[in-house]
Amino acid sequence: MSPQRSLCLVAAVSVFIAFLAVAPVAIAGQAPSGPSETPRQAAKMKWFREARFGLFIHWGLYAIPAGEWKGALIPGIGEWIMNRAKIPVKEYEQLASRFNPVKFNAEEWVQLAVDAGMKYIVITSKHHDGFAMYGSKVSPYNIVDATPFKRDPLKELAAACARKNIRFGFYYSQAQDWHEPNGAGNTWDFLADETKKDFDKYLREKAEPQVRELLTNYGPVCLIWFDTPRLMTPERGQRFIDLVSSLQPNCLIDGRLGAAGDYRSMGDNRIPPTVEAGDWEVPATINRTWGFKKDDTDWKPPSDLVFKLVDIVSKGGNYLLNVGPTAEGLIPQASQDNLRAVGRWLRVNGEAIYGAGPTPFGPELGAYSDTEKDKNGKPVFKAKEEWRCTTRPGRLYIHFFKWPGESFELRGVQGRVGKAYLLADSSRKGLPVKSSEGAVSVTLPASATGEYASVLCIEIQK
Ligand code: JFZ
Repeated sequence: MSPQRSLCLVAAVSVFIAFLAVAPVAIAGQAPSGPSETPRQAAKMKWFREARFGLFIHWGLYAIPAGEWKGALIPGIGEWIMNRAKIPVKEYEQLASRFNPVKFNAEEWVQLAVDAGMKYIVITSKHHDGFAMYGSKVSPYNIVDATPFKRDPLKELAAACARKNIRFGFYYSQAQDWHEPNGAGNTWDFLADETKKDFDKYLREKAEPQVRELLTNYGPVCLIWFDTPRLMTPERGQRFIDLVSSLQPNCLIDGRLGAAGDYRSMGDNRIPPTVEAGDWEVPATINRTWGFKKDDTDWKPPSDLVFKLVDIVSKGGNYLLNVGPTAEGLIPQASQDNLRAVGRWLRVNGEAIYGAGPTPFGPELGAYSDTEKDKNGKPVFKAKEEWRCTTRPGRLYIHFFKWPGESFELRGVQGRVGKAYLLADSSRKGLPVKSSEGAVSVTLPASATGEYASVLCIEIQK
């Protein structure tokens, strides 16, 4: 390290330590797993806590029917078509001979993630349909051996990610495998009483050896995203944990293995109403399906994607946002356009997202209603969407989704308030600030400066 850089580091560390002493509230989010966390676990989670935003890719044979089977539109998410239409294995398998995504270009896909400001990619290596999207020696039912395409797109993506400095991970459906007699989930070709299946035979002969291949042949894998742990027991889950930690000890495990992972996976598209401690991630769709469906054009606009990203980070989590490429190998244009718009916002405002911690406040998120109850009798959460707060040591970032007018007031601020400026203002010109006893008031321009969300940085000093 150059002397200049080490000086910078010393300065940064001392600012951080000084800040710890005066502003415990504002840095509350910086140690997500609390004091009991081992240094080893903290080191393992470091990239994940920095990243905040990742690209999920659901791609498989289901992209060919794209939601339609024998002339009928099949309701539900695209990658479930085999199950929803109860397609026999023998028929579904034939899709493989037609899978030839010649327009697939690993560089372009990874460049999209880069442009969107995403820091990791998680792709379906095998979804519930049982088809491996990589060259597997364990089962011939895979993209290299069973399709005219013959290429291994996951190899190409792993290489492109390494070149472009993006972390690479796999979704792997460890329990449901509708292609295998002993896998979970296929009750239309195989035993309807799943307790009679030899699930351990399937685990030993397919799922475990395939996970071994994925962790052996593709370089460093940042995480494995297991899912829907039907028939999984803690003991079966432990076998996967042992496998992962023996092959790639730095590889994270998501929250859907059926045994404790490294972080929590929230329900699909489920953003928690308030701040959540620990490490977690929201898997989310950019329209309403994961796997490509030709009739789903319900694209979330960039404004909504930016709001969700900020909302999630302000509560302490990561956003894993999905695209569903076509059978030709193309990511739908609307997904690309909306993701790139988020990326443009991040290029201005990224310091308020990457490595940022949650809000030290809370009332801005909304509140539980005193009067309204849901169908389970629980109070309904009434979300507010005017602004959100994310934090870094020594800084509060206020993201405005609705411009507050010429002045903004904030209460409960701990520490001494210093400079305040808008991230969109590259000159970082200080705005007039008044503060006393934790109440801060900032004078703002009459109208918003940025697209989607304008971010105000308030520096907090000793
Ligand atoms: C699962 C899959 O079945 C689906 O196809 C997709 O891959 C998605 C990311 O994950 O679906 C789920 C799993 C868990 C919940 C909801 C949908 N959940 O916990 O709310």
